[in-house]
Amino acid sequence: MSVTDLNELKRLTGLATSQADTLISATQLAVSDMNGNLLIERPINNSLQTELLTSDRTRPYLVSYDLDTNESNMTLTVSENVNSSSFRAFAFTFQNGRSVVPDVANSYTLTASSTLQETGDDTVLVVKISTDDVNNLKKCPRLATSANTTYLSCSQLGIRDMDGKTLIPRDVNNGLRVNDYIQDCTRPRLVGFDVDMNTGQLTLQFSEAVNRTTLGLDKVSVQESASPSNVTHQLEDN
Ligand SMILES: [Ca+2]
Ligand SMILES: [Ca+2]
Repeated sequence: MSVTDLNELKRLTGLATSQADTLISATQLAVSDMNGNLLIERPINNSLQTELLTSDRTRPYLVSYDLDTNESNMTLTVSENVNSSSFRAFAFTFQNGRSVVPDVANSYTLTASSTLQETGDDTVLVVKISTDDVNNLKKCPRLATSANTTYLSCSQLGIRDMDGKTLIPRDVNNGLRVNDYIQDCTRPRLVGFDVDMNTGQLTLQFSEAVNRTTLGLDKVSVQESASPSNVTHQLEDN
């Protein structure tokens, strides 16, 4: 059987799990003898039960993955069809090298807020990385900034195959390098702000984590209304 056929048999959970649910049928065109006589067909209502079913004992493993920091998603490719409802984002840790001593500067573990974008049982899983996880990842200046700083480790809790077998883990000494890395090219947006006229505190809110050291308050003005002719005050640099 092809890998595609094997995966489809695994995906169909009520099929080929035991001798009782594994039967075969065939049309007369399936094969012929050495003299060209066609097979006697075996219709569905006279299908043949297997004599031996060796059940799936293979654990799934992570084959490759892509990270898109612009669209905030990660695409995982696993070795066989897996049960999408068993996915656990918190089992996956980004790290900035194949082997690291994990700390807040060089690794980040996803949280349960990141979820699967599509929920079919498949060998390819698209993970929507949550806004919190994306921003926390971006706050690590040496992590997941390019393909060279993007490696992934995982625990066995990450996903299970259709038979419930757990993922083969990859520990922090054996991180998997990203296959395709897509850089964030979306400009941040100013989405809100608060002013405290007692303390002088100005709080700016952006659409994503921004680099604090690049802030230039002298490029910011406070104004009376949206009309350019009204009273306005340009701030001093901080
Ligand atoms: Ca398996
Ligand atoms: Ca951005």
